[in-house]
Amino acid sequence: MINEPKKSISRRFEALLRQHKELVQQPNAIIQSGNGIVSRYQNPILTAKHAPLHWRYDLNPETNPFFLERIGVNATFNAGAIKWGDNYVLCVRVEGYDRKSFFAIAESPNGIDNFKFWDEPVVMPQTDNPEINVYDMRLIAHEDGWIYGVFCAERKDPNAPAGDVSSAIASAGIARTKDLKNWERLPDLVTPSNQQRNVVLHPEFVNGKYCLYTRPQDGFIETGKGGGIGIGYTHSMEQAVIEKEEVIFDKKFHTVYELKNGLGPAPLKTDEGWLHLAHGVRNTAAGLRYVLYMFMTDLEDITKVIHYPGGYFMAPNDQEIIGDVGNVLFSNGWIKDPDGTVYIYYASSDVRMHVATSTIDVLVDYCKNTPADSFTSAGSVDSILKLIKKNREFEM
Ligand code: M1P
Repeated sequence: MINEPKKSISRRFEALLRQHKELVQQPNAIIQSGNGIVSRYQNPILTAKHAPLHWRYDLNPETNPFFLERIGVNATFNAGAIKWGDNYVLCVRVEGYDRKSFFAIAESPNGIDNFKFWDEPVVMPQTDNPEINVYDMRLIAHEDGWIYGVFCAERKDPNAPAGDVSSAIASAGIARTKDLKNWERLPDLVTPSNQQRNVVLHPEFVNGKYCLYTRPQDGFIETGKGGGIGIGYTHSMEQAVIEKEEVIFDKKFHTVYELKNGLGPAPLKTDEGWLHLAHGVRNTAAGLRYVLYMFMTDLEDITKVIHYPGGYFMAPNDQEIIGDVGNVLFSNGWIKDPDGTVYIYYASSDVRMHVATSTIDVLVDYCKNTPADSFTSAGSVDSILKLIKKNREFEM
């Protein structure tokens, strides 16, 4: 065996280290062509290449004489988010070449660039029915004092017929922490529905109970008679059981959420209601299309949807449309700063993370004043005619 000379290995490592540092420290800037509602940024904030080199390379030339990458990272996406001191922290879904996802924390001083992974990925304890895969954590600072991580825990379907090695069961895994380092795993959520994905904890108690937004579904991919955003209550998160789910925002024919409808991050409280970010899915000849949309619920009665601007809030554009699962925008994390700035963390096409910014005032205005979906072409034309008429009166 001819080993690579040690000198050349160290040169390659130094070059890799330099490139990695440049990538992590790359500044980000707003793209100045927005619609006034939300600003996108030039660069993704996290990619597979942001994964630390010491997660991927064996740095010892004795055991890695060719300096090969030993463990590949395929994607960094679908991150939960939380303000941590003065910093912006994401709990990222990191997916390896082996298709397994795990969680890792990345932190930035300004929320728009310089996201750096902590030294080690999250060690998530298992329940006594260990899952195969975990992903899409929502981070919620609950008023009970804990930070909860609610995520999808995926297991092989024990009732799949022989030879079917694809069927899976999705349930809501629950863990809690005080420091984002040590996690206490709690039993998975129990609900009347066969499968659950996109489960989110409401940050406040509701009538003394914990409240969870759910997304009941009959199958792992096909939602069947489920697929809308539900709400349920539980007395405890240590043994979370929802006995009754009420769907508050259903999927609907010929909308952007015709096929599936799932909540994104936990809602943000505003003076005028709870602000929600969600993803809607529809089918096309080219496959599924995932877009982000918004709605608001009442401060007192959180099951009451009070504003629902029609159509999407953000859809995949330019390079966002391309990835492992193309035509997908997905968000499960956002942060509201005390000055009202909102940092929306979203992933494109299941491979990379981006940030977009707006403010609470703008987003509430958007929700209140964007015409609702009229569900017909004639209704869409009517909305435009009303706007034209209003503008003519304004011009006169
Ligand atoms: O591939 C797109 C998304 O598909 C699933 O989301 P949903 O259950 O809403 O269809 C999840 O696997 C999600 O992680 C993924 O981004």
